Amino acid sequence: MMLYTFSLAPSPQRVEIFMKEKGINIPSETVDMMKQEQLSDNYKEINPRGTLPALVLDDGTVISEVVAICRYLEISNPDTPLLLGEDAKQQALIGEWDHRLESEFLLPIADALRNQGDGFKGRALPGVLDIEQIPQLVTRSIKRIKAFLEILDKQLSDNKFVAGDTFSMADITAYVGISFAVWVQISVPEELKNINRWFDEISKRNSLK
Ligand SMILES: N[C@@H](CCC(=O)N[C@@H](CS)C(=O)NCC(=O)O)C(=O)O
Repeated sequence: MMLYTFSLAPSPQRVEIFMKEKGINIPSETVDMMKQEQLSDNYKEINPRGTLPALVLDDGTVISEVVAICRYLEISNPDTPLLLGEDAKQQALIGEWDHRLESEFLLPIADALRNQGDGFKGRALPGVLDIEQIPQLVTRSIKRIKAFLEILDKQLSDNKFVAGDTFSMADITAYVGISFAVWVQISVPEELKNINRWFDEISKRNSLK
């Protein structure tokens, strides 16, 4: 197996933290996004989408979505801590929160970042597509990010972790998202006490140091 990754980018970070929490080691290769290596012919031969992370299995199968990679690792390592849930209800709640975090938090952050400035001109979406920026998306995205932080704070007022009593993939995605939001100058307001309590607590985990 080979994991293609780049530790500074949020999507690869989700997989790397997931693996640390489970104590899984897989050979990995860094694809330097600062040098746009994800768009090189060499890497596109492996993952034609030009995105990271990608996991190549021993039979050559390529898995190129964070959630799918984590599911593969969870099912093939059943003796490590289960981060996608144990019973049906837990799996559903973790799946719900992880999906909401990805679509309502990570994606608006990416939109706010990529639809302004020269750095992402013509590359408003990750990967190989040439997509022009839509500057109006920035204001909408910033609103969505701030609104989601309120939702997350409310969820954490009744729950120790994002999806309930146990640490899960949803906590990993939320943690990565909060660190990613700083790239668009958004940090968690002091008054969102539940997020701040949870963030301080989980920051002590070895996987997040
Ligand atoms: N839906 C994909 C998204 C992966 C993604 O967007 N990765 C970013 C890094 S965080 C990327 O590959 N960007 C490539 C680029 O900017 O060209 C997943 O969840 O795995």
